[in-house]
Parts: sequence; C-alpha cells; structure tokens
Amino acid sequence: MRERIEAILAEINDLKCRKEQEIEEARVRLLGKKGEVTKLFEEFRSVAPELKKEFGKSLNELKNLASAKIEELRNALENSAEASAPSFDLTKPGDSYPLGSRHPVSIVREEIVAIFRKLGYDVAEGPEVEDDWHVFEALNFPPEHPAREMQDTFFVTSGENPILLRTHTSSVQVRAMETMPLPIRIVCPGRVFRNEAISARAHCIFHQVEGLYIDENVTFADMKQAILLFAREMFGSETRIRMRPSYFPFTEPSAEVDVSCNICHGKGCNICKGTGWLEILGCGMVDPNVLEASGIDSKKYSGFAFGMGVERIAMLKWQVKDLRNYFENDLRFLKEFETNI
Ligand code: 2NM
Repeated sequence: MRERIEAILAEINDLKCRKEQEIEEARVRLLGKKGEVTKLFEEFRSVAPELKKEFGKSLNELKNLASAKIEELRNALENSAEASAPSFDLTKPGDSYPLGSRHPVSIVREEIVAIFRKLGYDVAEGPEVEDDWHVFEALNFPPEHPAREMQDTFFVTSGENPILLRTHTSSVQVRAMETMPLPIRIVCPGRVFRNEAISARAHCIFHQVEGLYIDENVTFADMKQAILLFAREMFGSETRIRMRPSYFPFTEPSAEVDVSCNICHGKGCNICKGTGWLEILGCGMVDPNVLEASGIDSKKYSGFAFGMGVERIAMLKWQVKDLRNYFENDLRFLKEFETNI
C-alpha cells in the first residue's frame, strides 16, 4: 500500500491540466467513486490493525492533497482565462445616454410661434429686467393702476423710472414700435414675472406669447380672422371662437377670446365647467395713446395686439390640472411629453 500511496502522490505532483475537461478527468480518476484514492480507502479496511494509524493518516493527507491540487488547477485555469480575455464584451452595443425631452411649455411656445410664423409674423425678444416706461408708462397704464403696485410687480429699483421685472412681454412690443420700420408684424414669446401667491392656477413666473400687427387700415376684422386661424391650427379645424368685451389699458376696444371646448365639443364638461367654452387669450385694437407714445402716427396707422399664457394653453391642450407641475421638474410628469418632441 505504501508504494501505491507514493505513486499517487507523484502523479498528483506531476498533474498538469490546461483544460476544464482534463481537470475533471483527473478528479474522477483520483477522487471519483471508483477513483484510485477512493479504492485505497476501501482497501484500508483490510489493513492490519497495527498499521491502521500510519496508513490512515497518510491516506487522509493524500485525499486532501488531491482535492487541493484539483482546486489549484481550477483556479489557475480561471485566472488565465480572465487574464487573456477582455473583461467586457467588445461586441456588445454601447450604452445609450438617456435623451431628455422638450418641456411641455417649450413645445407649446414653439407651436404657437410656428403658427404665427406661417401667417407672416417675425419673432421679437427683449429684456426680462425692464424699466417702468416700457412695461407701464408707454402702454397707457394710468399712474394709479393696481398692476403697478408692489404686490403685483417685482421692483428692482425705485424712483423716477424704476427698474422692474416685466409683468408682460408687451414691453418688447413697445421697443419694436419705437425702433422698427412699419408695418410691424411680430410675436413676442418670453418669461414674465408677477408677485402672486403660487397656487394650482397661478405662478409668479410664467410664459407669454404676445402678438402685434401695425399697418395702415388694420381692422378688428383682421384681428378676428388671425385669431380664428390660430385657434383652428392649435385646437383643430372644427374649433369655433367667440369674443367677449373686455378692458386692457393698452387696447380699445378690447376682447377676451374663448375657443369651443375641444373635449366635449361645446356640449359642456368638467374641463370647460359646463360652458362649452375655454378662455385662451386677450386682444384688442392698440390704443392710439400707445401708438403715439412710441412715435407712431395714430391718424395714419392702426393695429391689433393679443396676448396669451403658454402654461394655460398647454393645460388646455393636455388637461394638466395643476400649473405647479410645469415648474417642479418631476420626471414622472416630464416623461409624459417624451413623444411630443
Ligand atoms: C394682451 C391683451 C391685449 C398687447 C398690447 C400690446 C401693445 F404693445 F401693442 F400695446 N402688446 N400686447 C395686449 C393686448 C396683450 O394680453 C392679454
């Protein structure tokens, strides 16, 4: 038995397996059910009692050595496989970066602007930090008008012609009337600021698109037609509009425009609160005082103007219930508009 043990020891020491399969074969040959080491254990039963202690120890050592060698060969194979193969699969397609999506306010602002571009309007932009002249004085706001009060306007400075955050983009139109050659046909998209308590329906920052058309012989009928075309492009070709008399300091006459509810088609639902109509914008014929304040001859020229809140149009378009969704950048909300890029 001693020689057999020596022989197997030598075999174990000489083992050189390079493949998984060879290692497994060696394991079966030595330690398998009919393996050489296993056989020796069976033969051990008939060894003379006085030799049992010596052979028992040798046999256990042999078995441990065989297991350790097999384990060592397996580890060596694994390490060499890891070292020679790249640790990542070069044939895999690369990870794509998650693409962002357009914000619903941007989508609607661009849609509004695109419709008026088709009607021949240019885009004009101006400063968000303005002076009192361009936001109020030139727009025929009387000195005591409530919109000028501290609670509605964010003032930056006080004094003669205070600096403030614009409360509407009409200031851009005043700048256009002061500087651009006539006729003027522009839309002014932009961010505006009002010192209001934030709620589901109001926010202190929001977006407007205002429009202005000044030429000889521009009439209320021209305004009505431009707005009807806009409403049908925006809300569908079946859309009807209605005008209600209103008041703005910068226009006379002034009107508020409703579109037929695109949810119930005028029958009355919870979106239009049973009226069948949704308010979308304000408009009017530019007050002669406003034209004159910007140096335009009100005897020769006339014009119309309109203004709308972009968040409001987006709410109507997508039935967004709470305006605050637009400002919180909650991805669960923003992802709903991914297909509208
Ligand atoms: C509105 C409603 C009605 C408006 C007037 C002017 C300007 F500069 F021509 F006087 N710009 N925008 C206007 C008129 C805005 O928003 C509800």
